[in-house]
Amino acid sequence: MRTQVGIVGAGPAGLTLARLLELQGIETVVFEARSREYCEHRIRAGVLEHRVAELLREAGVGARLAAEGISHGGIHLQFDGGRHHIPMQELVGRGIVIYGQTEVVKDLIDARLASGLPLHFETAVESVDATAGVIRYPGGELQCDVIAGCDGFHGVCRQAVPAEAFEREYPFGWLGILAQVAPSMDELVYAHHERGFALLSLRSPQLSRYYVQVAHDEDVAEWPDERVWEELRARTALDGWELHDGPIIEKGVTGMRSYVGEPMQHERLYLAGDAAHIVPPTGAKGLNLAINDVRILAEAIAGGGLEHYSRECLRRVWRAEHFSWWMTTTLHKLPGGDPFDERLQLSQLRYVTTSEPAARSLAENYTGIEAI
Ligand code: RFL
Ligand code: PHB
Repeated sequence: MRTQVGIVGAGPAGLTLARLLELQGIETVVFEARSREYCEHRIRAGVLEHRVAELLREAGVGARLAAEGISHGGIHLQFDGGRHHIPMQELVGRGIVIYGQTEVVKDLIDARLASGLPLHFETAVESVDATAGVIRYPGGELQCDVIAGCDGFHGVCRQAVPAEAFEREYPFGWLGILAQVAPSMDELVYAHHERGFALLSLRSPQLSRYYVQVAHDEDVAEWPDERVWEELRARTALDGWELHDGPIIEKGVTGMRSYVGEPMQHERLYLAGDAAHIVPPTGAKGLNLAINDVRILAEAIAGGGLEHYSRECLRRVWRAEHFSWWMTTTLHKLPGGDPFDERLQLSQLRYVTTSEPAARSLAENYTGIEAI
């Protein structure tokens, strides 16, 4: 068996790459360890940068995104008892689109299957040979001109690239819930609070997605629904505003890590998305970076310049790493509770909510920096 591009992993990176290469007439085979059902229901990101939403539309997988995606022109930062709006659309001329990663994945899987192209679910790749261009899976081997390692942080491809690792772990995590209730706010609220960080987000006009900062190894069992709502209320309280609750239909804890492996390529193997880098979710960058990597990879496979792939991706990756680290360390309660750190955080939050150039810098990064 042989193909032009063998793709390991059917997350947003692998599926988007498969779609972009299909449009260029390049042959691909996609392997995915999990079932279709699992991939379509794994709840993760919800924020698409303006340009990423545009790319999905241009790739012909944006019909539902155009109909159901919710455009936001700003976000709120809350601290010190006040809620402050960052009008991103006004500041940098673009906003974000709220559309769940689950929906992006469903649209891409539908498109792939409608084209009748190979996508093998429940087929975990065992190993890849970067030099020979071989993908090994239970019961067979696939010879590829190029292998795209899109199998996330816990996949097998990352280990096949001799890379230098740059890493930071954070001593806290997020408890996330999905609730069947209309969002209580018009745009996302990032809240700095002495009890810890909280984030109010959404998936649709009927579904709210809320997070509270917890310990990195927090046991979900310690968080009955009532406790989650109490903590969310305490951390986002504002005079004249109320957080509405509803049935919680999903609850989970996620850790926080920054990671970059350099370079992102070795011989015939090219890493993209979480397989190459991880950001803490505070900047909403993970999914966006994954899609940006494969945009660059698809262009290089179709048009040449694969030798520069890693270098080109890493410029944006490091910008997003810095921004995500900055959002994370500015908004979370740092264990140990050093009052000096807290004063620095509040000063920084006051700065970005009062100085227009500072707010513009935040908006430029949050909506997806163009000049990089
Ligand atoms: P994925 O989505 O992890 O997909 C990798 C796929 O590879 C499969 N796989 C294998 N397949 C075959 N053989 C093997 N040996 C395999 N090993 C693994 C896996 O089953 C999986 O299907 O990586 P990809 O495509 O790089 O996409 C990255 C994004 O999923 C990730 O960066 C984002 O979800 C991060 N993230 C956010 N990003 C944003 O841009 N905006 C957000 O608002 C945002 N919020 C979040 C997030 C991540 C979160 N969690 C849970 C980590 C919120 C949360 C809570
Ligand atoms: C989400 O809606 O899941 C979400 C939004 C913004 C973030 C992280 C996650 O920064």
